[in-house]
Amino acid sequence: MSDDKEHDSERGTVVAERKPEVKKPRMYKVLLLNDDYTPMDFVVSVLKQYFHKTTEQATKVMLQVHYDGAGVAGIFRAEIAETKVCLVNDHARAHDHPLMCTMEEND
Ligand code: TYC
Repeated sequence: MSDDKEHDSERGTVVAERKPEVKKPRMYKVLLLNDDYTPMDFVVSVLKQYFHKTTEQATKVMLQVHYDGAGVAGIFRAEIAETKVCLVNDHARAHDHPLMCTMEEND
């Protein structure tokens, strides 16, 4: 049977109400944290390279991080968010910058 409300045709009774079968995946915010040493243009380049922002969008997010302490680079499913966090932190370390990227559930 495939309807939402299953119907038992033999006995003519309504049997059960189905739960929705497709659950929304948990989503995660990928955050950049401020520090005193990472150059602004490096942060802008990270936002362009890993989060596909335009220069204008990347500059806005970078300045939000700079002035507020943290900012959202993007919102993704868990595996994608984890991958971005690792790639960004590895990239920052490879260039000797202390830039920190983290994630938190977007609830
Ligand atoms: N605060 C840094 C500076 O003045 C710039 C910066 C922005 C660093 C965003 C990290 O996630 C960051 N050079």
